[in-house]
Parts: sequence; C-alpha cells; structure tokens
Amino acid sequence: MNEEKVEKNYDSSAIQVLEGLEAVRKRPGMYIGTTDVKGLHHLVWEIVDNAIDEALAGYCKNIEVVINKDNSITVKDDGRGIPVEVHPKTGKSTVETVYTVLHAGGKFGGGGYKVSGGLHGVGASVVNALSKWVEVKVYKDSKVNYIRFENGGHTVEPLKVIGDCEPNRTGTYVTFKPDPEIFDTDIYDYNILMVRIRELAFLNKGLRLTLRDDRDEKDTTGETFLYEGGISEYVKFINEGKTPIHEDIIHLEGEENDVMFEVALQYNTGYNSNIYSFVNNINTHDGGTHEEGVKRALTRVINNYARKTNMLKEKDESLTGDDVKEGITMIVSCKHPNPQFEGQTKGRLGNSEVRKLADNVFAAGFEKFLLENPDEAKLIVEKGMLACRVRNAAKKAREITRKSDLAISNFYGKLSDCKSKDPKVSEIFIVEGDSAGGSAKKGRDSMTQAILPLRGKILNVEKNRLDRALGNEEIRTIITAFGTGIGDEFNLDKLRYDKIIIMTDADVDGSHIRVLLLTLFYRFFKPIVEAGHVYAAQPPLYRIMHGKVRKYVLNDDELNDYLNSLPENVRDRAEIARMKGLGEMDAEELNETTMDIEQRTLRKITVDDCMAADAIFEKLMGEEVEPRRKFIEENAQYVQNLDI
Ligand code: 0RA
Repeated sequence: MNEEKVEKNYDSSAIQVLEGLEAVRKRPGMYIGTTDVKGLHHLVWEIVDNAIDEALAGYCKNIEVVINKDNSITVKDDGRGIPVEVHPKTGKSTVETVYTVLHAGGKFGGGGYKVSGGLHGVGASVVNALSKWVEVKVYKDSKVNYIRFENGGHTVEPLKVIGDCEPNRTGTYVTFKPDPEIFDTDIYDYNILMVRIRELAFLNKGLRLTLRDDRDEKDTTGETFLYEGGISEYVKFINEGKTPIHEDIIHLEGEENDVMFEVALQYNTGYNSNIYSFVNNINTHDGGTHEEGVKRALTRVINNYARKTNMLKEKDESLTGDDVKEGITMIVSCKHPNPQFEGQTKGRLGNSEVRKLADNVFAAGFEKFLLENPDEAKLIVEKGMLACRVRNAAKKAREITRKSDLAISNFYGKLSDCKSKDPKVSEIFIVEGDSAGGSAKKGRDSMTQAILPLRGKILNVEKNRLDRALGNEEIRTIITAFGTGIGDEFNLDKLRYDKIIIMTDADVDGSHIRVLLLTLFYRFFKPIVEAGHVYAAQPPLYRIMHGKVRKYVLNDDELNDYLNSLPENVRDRAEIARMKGLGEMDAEELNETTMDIEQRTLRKITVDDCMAADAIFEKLMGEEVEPRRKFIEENAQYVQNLDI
C-alpha cells in the first residue's frame, strides 16, 4: 500500500487498509506459505514471535499459549502491552494499526530490537486478515483495553477501556480463531505447538513458556518450559540416550555490534552429527556464516591442538571438517538486528561479519577448554583421528574393489548362493573353514540359505592394516556378496540378504575371524549392523546322549539344567561330549543345532559389539608379534564373549 496517501488522508487509508488485508485473504500463500496444517500453526508463531520480541527487548518474562475448546488460540504475555494511544500516521490506536495495516508491526511497533519473526515475518495484521475473529486485550496503566475484529480484520469494536487492573500489571492477550474458509483444517495439533514452544524455550534462556490444551479436560496446568541453561540444555536434551565422551557441555558466547552469538556442543560416542543453527530463533536449515565460522574454528583448533600435543605427527594428514564432526551435537544460535537470509528457501545466513564473530568466539573458548581438560581433549582428538583413518581406508577399499572388478566365476566358485533372489527371505552364513563350509552346504536349506566359507588365510589379516585387508580376496567376496557397495556408493536397499550370520568356532582362531568381520562391518557396513541384519550363530558347546536321545546345549548352565532334569539313573549313564568345533558336526547335526530356522538361536550383533571388536583389532594390528599373541590369549575370553 501507498503510505504517502495514508499520511494525508485517513478516510482513504481505511479503504486501503481493508484492501491490504483483502489481498492477504486472496493470496494467503504469499504471506504464510500454505493454508494446510502448517499454515494454520504459522498463525500462532506470528503472534508468539511478537511476544518473544518483547521478551528479547527485556520486558517480558512469561508467555502462555492456550488452545481453547473451539480451536481458537490465546497468546498471553506479560510485556509492556502494545501501545494504545492514537497513532499519528493512521489516526487510530496503535493496537488497531498494528492489527490492520500490513507490514505495520516493525514500523509502528516502536522500532527497537526486533529479532524474531517467521520466515515471512508479516505479523499480526496477516493473522487478523486470515481469522474469523480476533480479540486483543492490553493491560497497562491500571486499565484493561479491548478491541475486536471480525471476518478478516474488520474492526467491530474499536479500542475501549473495559475495566481496571492492578497498577503493576502489564501485558498483551491475543485470541484468534482461524477462518475455516481459508484453511484446509481448523484443528490445532498439540504436539506441533509443544515441540516449537519447547525449542523457543531452549533458544531463549530464562523465558518461561507455557502451553495448555483446554480441549483436554485432564490438562489443567499446561506444560511449562523454562531453561536457565538455554542451548546447553538443548544439547543435553538431544544427547539423552546417547553416551557423551565428556561430561560438561561446552557453551560459548560473544557479542559485537548488537549481534549476539552463542554455541553449545558435546561429543557422544556415536558417529552421526547433530548440528542445528538458528538466527533470531529461526532454524537456518542450510547453515550460513554463523555455522561456517564455528566449523572452521573447530577444525583448526582441534588440528592445532593435536599437532601441539604430538597426537598428530608431522607425517600425518590434518583432520577434515567431516572428521571432527563425527559424534558431535551442536546448537549454534545468533541474534541479529539485520539478518540477510539467502538461498532458494532463505535458509542460509549471509551476513559475512558473523563468520568472523563466530570463529573468534568459538576458537578462543574451545582452545581454552581443550587446554584445561586434557583427558577430554584426547578423546575428542582420537575420535577425529579414527574418523580420518576410516575415511582413508574406505577410499582405498573403493579403489581396490573397483580396480579388481572381481571375476564373477571366481566369486560364484566360493559363494554357494541361495536359489531365492528375495532379500527378505534370504540369509548368508559366513563360515570359518572349508570343512565346516562343506557341512553347512550340505545341511542348509538351499532355497533361502547361502554359504560363504572363509579359508585360513584370512587369519593373517592382523599383520595388515585394514585397508590392505580389503585387498584380501575373501573380504572382497563378502563385499560383492552383500551387493550394497561401499563408502559413498553404499546403498542399504541393495543388500541381498536379510540376515548375515557369522558362524565361527569359539576358539582363538574363531575369535580372530569374528573380530575381523565385526571390524569390517563397523567400518564399512555400519548401516547394515544398525538395521539389525548381522547375527552370530550359536553352535552348541555340549552334546548329551542317552538311549536314543541326542541333546545339544549352548553352555554350562544349560548343560546343568538339562542334566538336573533327567532321572538319576539316566543322568548317570548320559554321555557328555564337549563339541570342539563346527567341523566336528556332520551336515545333519549342524543343520539341527545351528542353522535350522525353527531350532537355532541367533544372537543379534549390535554396533557396540562392533566397536569393541574394532578396539581389539587396533591392538591386534600392532607390529610386534609377542604382545599380540599375549593380548589374544589374555583376551580370548572377552573376545569369545562377543559371540555368546
Ligand atoms: C512497542 C512498544 C511497546 C510495546 C510493544 C511494542 C509491544 C508489542 C507487543 C506485541 C505483543 N506483545 C507486545 N508487547 C509489547 C512499549 C509501549 C510502552 O512503553 O508503553
């Protein structure tokens, strides 16, 4: 609308005001994005944002959102109250102006430090335009002021005093009912509101936000969100259920020229990164200068520290941004009086001065943390170094598997595939040794069970680095058999088997192979493990024979239980044999005890199992033979436990 005219002529301004709101009703999408559930909830955020602005200006401590019985929404704040006096430009009260003049919020609202505002940032007048009715109550100067609009922003009751209030009570209460003619749905979703309100509480420390659902008779008090720790508590919340590698959350903040910047982070034992950044409480999905500044500083500071402490040697390559990101949970939040949003969806912060502020604040604080907490620092650096090694090994593996292009005949010579091509019913047994492999082939259900025997030479792998192990033909066969590819090309959907079953003996050689396989899975096929496709077969430890009965049991407890269940005269004559290995069983026995879907027990392998194996593998790769031997002997029990 043309503001020059507004100033000159109040009557024509009234007409233009309605034309403005009418434009919003004609094309709601232009103002609030959509008219679906998302748009419906967007109205709430427009009103809540105004209250948050008042909080950021330092005048409001409590915001309450109520879903009323009729799916109207009330937002109450205890700020100064929207000004009620006549506005010089419109000749109407400022409240009415704010609610009826498009884009008036910022200009008429008294300027100040407006940092919030949704993607569209259009404010109260748009909510009014898209509502069946709106009521605003302003508490200030001991008076309760009231105004009501209907049917897309027509003022039906101009601002008037409807009562008195306590002298120190101030605030703004807004209730609106979205117009069902505009929106596809008029039902508010508690969870959508709760998640964002909780997020706003994390992002604005010390601000109390309450959500109450009056449609729900059981909800009498609502849920209150108040986080004195702000984004630190957000990090803690995200890391719930994960295992942190350092106890204290690192929380750093700084300010320059009215730009406020803060970051909170904590590493966990996982390998995913959870990095969320915000500008003026809005999630910047595509990052931007605030996030870049932190990431750049994070990478630089960790590398400098690792070099200084000689964890990274001169010959070692530096860690990349991706390396130091594994297992990190981080919230970056910036409050900027004049943010520039860039990109297709405006999800990227463009202001270049923020990069430097973020870098400076983060680098100084994070370096201090590393120096003061050497134990934690070591864990963080080691985590990055492991990621770096895995990245390089994966790269090598890709080169090798691509180069060798595994001869198909050779591949099928080793693998006895199942007839079914349906991954949902297919399984592959990775079996230690040719003789067990032979029995497994004879004893299997060839429709659904594939057998891949591994020969002895795989045992030598501890002398090699993992990348060289990937040059090993047996291992390449595994990779080819899975069908998923590796590294960047990995695709879980292409996995050819629902179950990958490791079948090895419970001795040192068997442990060895298990450690190698689990390490391999951990480093190259994590998603397969995570999706629960990897299992360990559980061959029996004892065979008990009496009369015509042959019974197999998995361990000593089961043996004792079984023997105790027999009558004494039978028990005394029972023959107990300790099974030495898979090779000892014939095809029928192997099927019956270990492979048959109806009778066997499988143990699901977890990522934690693989991580433990990976740690052992690191030790096994050592150069000297004697400590390695010793280690295997000492840990044989533990290594076996991986499988029990
Ligand atoms: C500008 C100036 C004043 C208050 C506000 C804006 C204000 C706006 C909103 C919107 C929702 N809640 C709000 N609370 C306050 C201060 C006016 C004065 O000093 O009296």
